[in-house]
Amino acid sequence: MSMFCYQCQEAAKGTGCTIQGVCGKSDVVSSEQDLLIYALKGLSWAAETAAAQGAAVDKETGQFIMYGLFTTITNANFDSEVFNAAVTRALTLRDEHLSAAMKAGWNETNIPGAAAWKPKSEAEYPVKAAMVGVLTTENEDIRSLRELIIYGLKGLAAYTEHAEKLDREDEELYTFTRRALAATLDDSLSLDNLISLTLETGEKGVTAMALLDEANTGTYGNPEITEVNIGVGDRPGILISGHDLRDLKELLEQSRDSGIDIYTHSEMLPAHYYPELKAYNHLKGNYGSSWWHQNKEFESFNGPVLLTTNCLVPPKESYLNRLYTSGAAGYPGVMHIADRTAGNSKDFSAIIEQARTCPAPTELETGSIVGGYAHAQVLTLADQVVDAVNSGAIKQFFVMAGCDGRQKGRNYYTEFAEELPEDTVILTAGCAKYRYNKLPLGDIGGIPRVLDAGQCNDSYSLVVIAMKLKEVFGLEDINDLPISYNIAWYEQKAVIVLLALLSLGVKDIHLGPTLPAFLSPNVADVLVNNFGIAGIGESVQDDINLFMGNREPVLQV
Ligand code: FSO
Ligand code: SF4
Repeated sequence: MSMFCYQCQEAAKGTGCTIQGVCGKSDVVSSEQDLLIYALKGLSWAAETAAAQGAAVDKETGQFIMYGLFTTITNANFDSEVFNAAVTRALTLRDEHLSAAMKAGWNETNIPGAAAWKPKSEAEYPVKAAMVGVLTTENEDIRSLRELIIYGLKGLAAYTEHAEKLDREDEELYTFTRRALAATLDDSLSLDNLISLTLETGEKGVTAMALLDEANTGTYGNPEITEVNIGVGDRPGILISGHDLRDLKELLEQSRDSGIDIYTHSEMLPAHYYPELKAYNHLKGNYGSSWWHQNKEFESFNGPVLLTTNCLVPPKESYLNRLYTSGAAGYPGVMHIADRTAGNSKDFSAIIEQARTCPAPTELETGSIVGGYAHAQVLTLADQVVDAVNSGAIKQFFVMAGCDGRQKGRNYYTEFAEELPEDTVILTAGCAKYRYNKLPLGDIGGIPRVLDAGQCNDSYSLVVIAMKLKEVFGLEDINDLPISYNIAWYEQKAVIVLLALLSLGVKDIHLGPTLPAFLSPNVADVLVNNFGIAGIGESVQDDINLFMGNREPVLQV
């Protein structure tokens, strides 16, 4: 076995990728990511040690840990240079914290390997990497919980990093992340300790999503109901994908009046809902579908494509010379836009120049889709929603947030949406929506049957809406609402969304299309017994009957 990774839903054979990642990650990059996680644990342990001695831990350490975790998320970065540089940086920061701890009087000799490892050069990295992978934790339940925590932290790190880009930081999230990472080195922790830490990770996930929500809405305004064009115009375009709204804002600003249009792809679709972003006339529309269609859609787009975060699929030659990455995303041979320096924007001029020389996008479809149902917008419609529930016009809501993916089994979600009774409404967020957001599902008294709140992090909006409905209906428990959760997951941001929902007390979440490979049978049992987590069933109709049968049909205020 040359690698082992089981962090995403597409893990080979439902157990783990061992030769090469289904995502395209090589065994080399996989072990470089293992080594970076190991180095980040050592750095976290050193920073914790320094803090325990009263030494200050700077914000830069927290920011760097978040960046490092983010680069290891599925489909974010495939570039060895990035990982080797990040390991070196982690070791430097680690040693600075250990020196600070020593100056403050710390003189322990019992140091975990991740904090003690001192390579003489980068040449030693591959040897070490082979010794520090996921499987080095032998007990499968401890391993399962450690990885569940780490994958949750990766998702949390992505959201925290986005918020930081918009100048919103919560140092408590940095402190927690380093404590949790350091705890994964601690062999004295019991299963119960790790289960508590898992739930705490979920709580911090709520904090991170709230922080990002405030960052996005505070910077670009509250999302509002918006019709988004899915056709194309006749000018050349730039396609922007991923989740980084600030990159889009700066690109829009720099490409204003340049004779080109900007199109969104996949998780960038919700950018159209923000007043400050939709105000740009050349934000033309959304092109294509979810991340895994990119090999075809980037080709037919004809112009430059900017990937600001995951999900990046190994590119085809046909568009390699017009593909760009930014932030934590990266791929060897793909042009990377340099990070912004203090007080300055990123420089997107090369992409804009290239776009001018390209043909307009090839049309894939025509028409429009509607979204923008984040919490502030939905709460302005609260009376209408409550009336519809009281009258029985809306019998049930289905939270179908999360991710899309390649597996055939994901047709389940399209069929599920199609077969849901007409008195039900889907609440969605994340790229999972592409399985049903172009279906003619109609509306209920003017309320569309698919309400898109935004990106995967905007699952937070769905929680805010649920909390508000609970209050309006005077319920004690969020689980008494006529809301069912049928969530599709793929990568680690979905893990933090799931842990966040659990920490808020949401029960009976169905998770699919398969349960995570990293859940050992005992850890899966804990989730089933305490939270009612379940997979999806064999038949869509049986699942719908199960969900619909579980609920009281009508609530009254
Ligand atoms: Fe999708 Fe990819 Fe947003 Fe993820 S594009 S899968 S959960 O990165 O982050 O929903
Ligand atoms: Fe396999 Fe997913 Fe890991 Fe990629 S991220 S190597 S597909 S488990």
